[in-house]
Amino acid sequence: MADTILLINPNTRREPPVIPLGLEIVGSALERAGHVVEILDLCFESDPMGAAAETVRRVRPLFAGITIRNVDSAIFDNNEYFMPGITKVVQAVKNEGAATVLGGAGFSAMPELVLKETGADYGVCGPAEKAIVDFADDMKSGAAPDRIIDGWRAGIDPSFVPERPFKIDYQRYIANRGIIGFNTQYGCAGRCEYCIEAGTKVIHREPAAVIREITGLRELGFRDFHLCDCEFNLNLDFSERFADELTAAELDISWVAYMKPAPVSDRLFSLLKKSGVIAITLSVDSVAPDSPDSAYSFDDVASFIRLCREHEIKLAVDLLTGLPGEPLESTVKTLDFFRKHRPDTVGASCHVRVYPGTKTHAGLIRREDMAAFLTRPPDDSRLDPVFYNHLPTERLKEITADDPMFKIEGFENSSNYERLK
Ligand code: B12
Ligand code: SF4
Repeated sequence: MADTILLINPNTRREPPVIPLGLEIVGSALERAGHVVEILDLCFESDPMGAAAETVRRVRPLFAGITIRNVDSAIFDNNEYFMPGITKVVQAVKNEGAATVLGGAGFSAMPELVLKETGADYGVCGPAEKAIVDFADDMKSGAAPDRIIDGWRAGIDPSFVPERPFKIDYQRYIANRGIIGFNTQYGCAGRCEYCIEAGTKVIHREPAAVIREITGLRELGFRDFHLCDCEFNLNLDFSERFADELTAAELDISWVAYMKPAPVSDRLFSLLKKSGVIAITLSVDSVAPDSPDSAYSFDDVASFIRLCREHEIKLAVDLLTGLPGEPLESTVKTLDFFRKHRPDTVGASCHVRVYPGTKTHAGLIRREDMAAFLTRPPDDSRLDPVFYNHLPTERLKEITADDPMFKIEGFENSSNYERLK
């Protein structure tokens, strides 16, 4: 089995558990290119390190690919930092003599830091269905691959339809509150200063390929899906085209999506409803609507809420407030706006996760006047989470206590797709 490639999912967070879609795509692309692939899913494993070491001893892989989806849970209250557990898995694999390559959203956000922290050998940033095949060819031929490979540059095959399920036990995820994901695109051209996805290249898949993938899953009896694009409506033409083709396919599915306030259209919402969308999570921050160069205004958010209501689609707002330098009046104004316009639920956070590489991080580093609002000094050489906060959670609780529509994030371990059921 010398040429088997081992792919490992070290994500043991189960609230809810998430099917490792990225790993399935990478594995499916490798098999399509003629490699033999084995997946080790550690999600429900009680001894992740032991299972990883034992599997490497048995398989003796050409290399082990490890997906890093989450660095931490990204929410301040009850934050979970996943890197120590993931590092132990990487080290267990390396101790058995296998070369390691990382990938995934968490890795791609801070590749140098994650390689340093875990001690892994290589990593692929961004989409990897093409880059991983080149990497495997290099490893097989004995050529030395780059330490960090740019998957955005390698790109994707827009017509590629990954095999799904790809060696993952979906029933176990579904039985434990999980849901099956699918994606139509990669990247986000948005400019939200705190977000690790801001300014990444947008690459669309062909709608027909995505629909073939969903059709295959539907034929196996799966009906409920979660969109795995960071925001569905990055480009209105593409979103309408996808929703139109999905509607025409008449798959009788239901799905939930992440969206941003603009661009939208009545046609898009009508198609979303017809294609089976039952709920949307809308990302909003309380500074953007009043900023002159922002991508959206309060009117855009109000229209979005109205369109959801008219098309009978449930709406959860993820609200980030208390951004650096934001006055309390801005938070109060935003909360009053939602009190008036009434989406189904508003999950509010007043702690800003400060990621190295973002504009927020660059703006806070070495600002002594901000030190009191940071959980530790921001530092380009540390991966453990740092949060900015000037609005105490207790104060946010007080000013939202009058209205059960508001929830303060971090105290309930459930996702919006579960809350809106
Ligand atoms: C959809 C989504 C969800 C859905 C998932 C639904 C589902 N069943 O799939 C839900 C709502 C459940 C969810 C929950 C959470 N999420 Co979420 N989620 C996403 C989102 C938008 C898409 C993830 C996805 O599947 N993408 C599509 C796949 C195809 O892309 P991919 O995984 O990146 O894989 C590609 C590459 O990365 C690469 N790759 C992946 N693995 C590997 C491995 C190797 C070896 C290689 C070489 C390459 C490679 O190749 C793949 C194919 O091209 C991402 C943001 C994003 N755009 O990625 C956030 C994101 C991953 N989530 C995030 C977070 C924080 C969470 C939660 C922790 C939130 C919380 N506090 O509960 C939980 C964690 C749940 C868990 N058990 O892990 C953060 C992680 C940030 C961080 N701090 O690390 C992200 C990045 C959002 C953000 N911008 O902050 N999430
Ligand atoms: S918050 Fe949403 S819209 Fe803004 S950059 Fe991130 S993914 Fe894009």
